[in-house]
Amino acid sequence: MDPILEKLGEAVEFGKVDRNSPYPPNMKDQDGADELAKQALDQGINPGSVLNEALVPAMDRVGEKFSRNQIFVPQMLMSAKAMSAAMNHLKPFFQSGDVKTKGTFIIGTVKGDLHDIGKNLVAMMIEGGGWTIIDLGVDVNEDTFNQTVAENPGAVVGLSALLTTTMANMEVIVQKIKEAHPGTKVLVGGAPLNDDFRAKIGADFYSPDPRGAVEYLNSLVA
Ligand code: B1M
Repeated sequence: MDPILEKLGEAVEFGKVDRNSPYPPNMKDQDGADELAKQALDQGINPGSVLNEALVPAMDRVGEKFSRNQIFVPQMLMSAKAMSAAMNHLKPFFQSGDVKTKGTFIIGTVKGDLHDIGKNLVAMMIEGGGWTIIDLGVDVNEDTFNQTVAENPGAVVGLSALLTTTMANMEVIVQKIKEAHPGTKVLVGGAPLNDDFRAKIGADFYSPDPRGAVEYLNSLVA
C-alpha cells in the first residue's frame, strides 16, 4: 500500500484529526487525517482508494478494538472526527457539478442512532449520481421523515441504522412512511442489516454499500 495511505489509516485509527490536534499525545506535531487525505489526493491517489484502502479499514480496526474493550467511546469519537476531516477532502470528487435532475433523496439515520459516517458517504455518492439530497441528520423520527416526504412528493427515502437496537426503530419508521405515503420507495442500509430484515420490515431495497444505493436509485428513473 502507498505509505501515505498507511499513515492516513493510522491517523484515523488513532484519532489524529489534524496537525494542531493535541490528541493523541504520542502523535504530537505529526500530520493528521486532514493533511494526509489532502496530500494523498494531491499526489493523484484515486479517491476510491483513499476511502477503501485507508479510511474504511481504519474504522473497522476501531470497531474491532472497541469490541475487545481495548478502546472506549471517546477514542471512537476521535476516530470518527478524523474520518470526517478526511472525508471533507473526498467530497468534491464524489459530487458532480451537474444540474440535479433525477429526483430528490431524503436520507437520515434512524431514531436513537447517532452514527453518521456511513450515511454521509451514501448521501455524498448519491448526490454525485445526480440526485438532490435532503439530509435530515441523525436520530430522525418517523414524523420528521413523513413531514419531509409530504413537502417533497415523489422523493425516495433512505434510512441508515448501525445499531441492532435501532433496527427496531427503522421498522416503525418504514411502516409509518408506508402508511402516510403509500408508494414511497424506501431504501435501507447499515452494517447490521441484511435483505431478510429488509423484507421483514417492508422496505423496498437493501444495499450494503453506497454504490448499490446509487444503482437502485438510478434504476427507478431509468
Ligand atoms: Co458506535 N458502534 N456506538 N460509535 N461505532 C458500532 C456501530 C459497533 C459495531 C462497534 C462495536 O461494538 N464493534 C457497535 C454496534 C453494535 C451493534 O449494535 N451491532 C457500536 C456501539 C455499541 C456504540 C454505542 C452503543 C457505544 C456506547 O455508547 N457504549 C454508541 C451508540 C450511540 C448511538 O448511536 N446512540 C456508539 C457511539 C459511537 C460514536 C458516537 C463514538 C461513533 C460514531 C460517530 C459518528 O458516526 N459521527 C461510533 C463509531 C465511529 C463506531 C464504529 C467504530 C465505526 C462506524 C463507522 O463510521 N464505520 C462502529 C464499528 C464499525 O462499524 N466497524 C461502531 C465506517 C462507515 C463507512 O461504515 O457506517 O457501516 P458504516 O456505513 C457503510 C455501510 O453500512 C453502508 O454504507 C456505508 C459505506 O460503506 N451504509 C448504508 C450505511 N448506511 C447506509 C444507508 C444506505 C445504504 C448503505 O441506504 C440508505
